[in-house]
Amino acid sequence: MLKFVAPLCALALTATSAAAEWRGWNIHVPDYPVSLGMDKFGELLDERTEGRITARTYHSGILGDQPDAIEQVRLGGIDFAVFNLGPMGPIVEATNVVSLPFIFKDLDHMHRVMDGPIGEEISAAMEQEGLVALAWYDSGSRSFYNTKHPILEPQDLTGMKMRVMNNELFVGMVEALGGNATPMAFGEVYQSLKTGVVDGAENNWPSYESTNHYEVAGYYSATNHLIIPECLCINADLYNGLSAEDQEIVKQAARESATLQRQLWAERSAESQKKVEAAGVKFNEVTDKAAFQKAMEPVYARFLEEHPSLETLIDEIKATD
Ligand code: BDP
Repeated sequence: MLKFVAPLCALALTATSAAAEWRGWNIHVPDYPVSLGMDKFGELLDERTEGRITARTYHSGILGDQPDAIEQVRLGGIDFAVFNLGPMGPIVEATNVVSLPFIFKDLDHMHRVMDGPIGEEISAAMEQEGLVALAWYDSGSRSFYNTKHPILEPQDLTGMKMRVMNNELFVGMVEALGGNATPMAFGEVYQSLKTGVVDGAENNWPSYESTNHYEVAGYYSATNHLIIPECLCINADLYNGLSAEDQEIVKQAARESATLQRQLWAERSAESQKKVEAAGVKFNEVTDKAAFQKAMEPVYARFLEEHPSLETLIDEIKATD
């Protein structure tokens, strides 16, 4: 009798683990570059593990807002996600360096930094907090948009109520420009712009477009003040519990999904800009970027006071060609 029990138990266990599906959190709508990248990650995993690992992403923020989702992935309530490193700052101190305004010269500079040793150092800090960064996704550069008037110089933000992501650094950034900052969940911004709870916000072209914020805040001013990478992250215990072979499959699938996401990102950015301009958005370039950069000096000074150990990392980013 016992002879039969053991194989039956083994079978039952295999059946249960085969049925387990990793759950992924994503804030964006299903046709967004991040979403398509995450779907690709799931497809590749399924294919390469012959269905032993399946990963399904829940798009459109249905599993909650970003700060909560970061906690959930750390705790293992959600298995994986794509997070912007902006709201990661309150949890993983080192990630704040990429949220400093104008820290990167352009998107390519950000890639060179994140795909090299500095990216690895940031990953190591994240792992200490229970998150393994499998690959870096693109999020372009963020600029201010609002319901009132074009932003040409810092003074144009005086007294404006601006929504920012959840990180004190962004509050300081807006205050240094003379505005009032309100940290708020992404999903609440449309209504807040519409009802005047805030006068503006800041984001890249695809987010401005896909959320329809452009319909209610029709001035977009190219300050390009933030270039923040996003990570495809997985719960550290889940990842560390995999065989070396499966870890390699997961890493490789994540990297390939990031290559796709970066391509799609470039295409979608151009399309989104075209779409909102055709819809009547008033876009302006900002010629005097130096004035905005100068206004950030107290933000950097305060940051260094609060995070003295990050000075070297900042210098290394600046010194990366
Ligand atoms: C988008 C990011 C997303 C953020 C959102 C925001 O991709 O992760 O939640 O901005 O502003 O660009 O909250």
